[in-house]
Amino acid sequence: MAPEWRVRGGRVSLARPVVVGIVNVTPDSFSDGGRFLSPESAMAYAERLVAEGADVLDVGGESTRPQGARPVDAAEERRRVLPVIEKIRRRLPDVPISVDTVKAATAAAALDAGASIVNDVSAFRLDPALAELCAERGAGVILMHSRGEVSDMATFAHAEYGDDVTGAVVAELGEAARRAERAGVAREAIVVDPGIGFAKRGPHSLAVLGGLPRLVALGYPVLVGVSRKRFIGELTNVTEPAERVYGTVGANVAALCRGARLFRVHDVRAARESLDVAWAVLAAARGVER
Ligand code: HH2
Repeated sequence: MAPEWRVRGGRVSLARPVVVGIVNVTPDSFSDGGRFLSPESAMAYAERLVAEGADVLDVGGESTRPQGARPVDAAEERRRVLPVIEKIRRRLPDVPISVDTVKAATAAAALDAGASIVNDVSAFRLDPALAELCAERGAGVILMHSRGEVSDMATFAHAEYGDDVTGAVVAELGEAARRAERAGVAREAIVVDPGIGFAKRGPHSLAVLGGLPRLVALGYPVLVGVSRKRFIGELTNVTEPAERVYGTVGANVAALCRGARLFRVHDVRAARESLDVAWAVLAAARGVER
């Protein structure tokens, strides 16, 4: 049987690359802040992402941008994400929704509103109550590696790793996953994410992507979020984040070859088409090598 990811009320097939489309309902996200502030515009955008091939929609109301992310309180975060989640749930009932939050209060309300996955960029570090909440509700979880607080996790304030960044990330994420399981989260509900650009300089992000097989070896499906990020700008000299589509495609395809199975992206069509073609080539290669 093809591998699956267990989420609240269902399953996400991992038989082909999973594309997670980003719906940021924030005024300040680094590449698309302020574009989808009304629930109506966010909904129209979500429909477009699904038409372009998104398997999951990730709705976020708090930016972690590198330049001065401003933490928002749970009430404001809920005010931003809940109407969007409710609308998506009604209009696209079959599309799993993930909520990008570090707060149990926001996650609980989002799960009530129809989300089935919690995407925590702190891997349950910042609000330990999230682990039990996800366990109780049977939510799928994305545990992302980061260090520090929301305001500085995408800076270099905590980017000290010695000579084996991948080893440190795998150890810290492995511990986070074990903590989640001890709190009652099912092993099949957990996806891990190395946190590209979070407490990582460009060379750290590259090392971790190249070293993905060591993260895959933990035994959880791996998600990467490379979309439009700084390290791509550094490699391509493309300064405008929204124009980093080609670099993003390259990073995603390389990550697929290194074992990633889920891809969090802004540009869904580019990811869907490139990953499906790369996946078909890899499947043919497996046939040839047999
Ligand atoms: N990256 C961002 C936000 N959430 N979640 C996961 N699991 N993995 C990531 O790499 C990841 C994430 C940052 O990107 P974005 O949402 O576009 O920007 P911002 O934090 O400025 O809203």
